[in-house]
Amino acid sequence: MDAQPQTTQRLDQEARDIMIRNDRGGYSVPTHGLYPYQWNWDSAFAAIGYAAFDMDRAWIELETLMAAQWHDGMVPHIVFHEVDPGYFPGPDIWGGVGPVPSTGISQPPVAASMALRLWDNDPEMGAERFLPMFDGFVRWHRWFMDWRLHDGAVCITHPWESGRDNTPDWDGAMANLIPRDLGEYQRRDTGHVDASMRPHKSDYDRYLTLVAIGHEARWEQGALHASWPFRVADPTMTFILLRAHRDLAELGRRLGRDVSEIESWIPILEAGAETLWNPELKTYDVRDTLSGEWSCCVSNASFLCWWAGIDRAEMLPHLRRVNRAVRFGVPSHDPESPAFEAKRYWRGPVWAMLNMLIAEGLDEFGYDDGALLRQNTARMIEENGFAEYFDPITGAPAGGQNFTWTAAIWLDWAS
Ligand code: 9WN
Repeated sequence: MDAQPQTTQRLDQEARDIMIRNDRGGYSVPTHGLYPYQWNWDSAFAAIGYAAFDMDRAWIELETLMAAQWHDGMVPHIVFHEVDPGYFPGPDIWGGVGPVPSTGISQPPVAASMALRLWDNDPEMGAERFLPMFDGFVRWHRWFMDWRLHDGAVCITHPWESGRDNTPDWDGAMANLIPRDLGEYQRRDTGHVDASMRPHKSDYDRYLTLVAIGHEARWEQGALHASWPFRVADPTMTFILLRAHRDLAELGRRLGRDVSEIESWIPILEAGAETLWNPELKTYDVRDTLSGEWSCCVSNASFLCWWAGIDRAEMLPHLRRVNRAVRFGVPSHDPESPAFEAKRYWRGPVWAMLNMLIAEGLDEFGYDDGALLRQNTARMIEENGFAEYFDPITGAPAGGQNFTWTAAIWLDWAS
């Protein structure tokens, strides 16, 4: 059932206020305190939130992100505009080599898809603002094609690259990664939110080990490629990049540009996506490219297939099953799995922005489940506010509060 108009109006206002408060002038932070920098896919979602009330500001968000692009084409996962000791690890630990201090890895490239949405909102402004960014986007997408493919599926080289940091999907690959002795270090995240909602120290030891290896090699992909100790083929990246290629090609056509190279990438990723089909579990799954092992997990990223333009008969029953087991879908990990934890970050909680991508994919294939998911997400936000993520069983808000992407998703899609 739709919310009362007054409730919607009140939440619209609250969402706009959150976005304005998280605006640092040219870029937004995901939330005050916990995440004081510009994050890549957060900014892409922020842009569609701004579009609800300020189109110029929406484009600025993407422009600032793209201004941090490295000479090799990579667009970093965090841009450290102003050093803030409240977040660890910061720019000194990462040693990024881009034009603006940044991390050395990327994040799910949802930005081209969100740019297409901005264009549709205001085609005249879209043509004007996207044209100068088009080549940068092509170089970024090409960077994934050059450095992140395994049999056509897109890999991550760090759990932070997928945006799904501590999902059980890479428990096996993480266990195989031997952490360095890093000495004492002080995490900041657990000073902002309860440790029970965050990754463990054993995860952080490995996250930081990977950062140290990359930093030492100055993030030179050619040097790192052969010896990198964590390389996992990931549905988040594969499905999001596949969709982003389709959307970037559409943007290029609208600009009258040659899109044949972008179009040539689409069948490669379509074939790659099928290499993520786990025939035993009958789901899209993660595969560790170093050990060859499946993770045997049904995650919310498995359900991004429709967003990528892929429908597989077995996926809808999985979606309905995991959603039946909780009050608010889509849980980030299968509630029937022993690894499920309702409040621990990517090991169970619901994330509104992934719900939007899943639901829109379902809509495009004509499944009513998309509309149901939108209503369910709206109710979750109405009852529990604009949290970073939510306990799928109770809806309890978790992680950071007053979160940019939850506010943006409300404004653009859920309300
Ligand atoms: C590391 C900002 C980011 C999101 C990620 C989410 C979380 C960071 C962290 O916060 O990751 O990148 O420190 O936990 O997992 O998806 O982009 O909101």
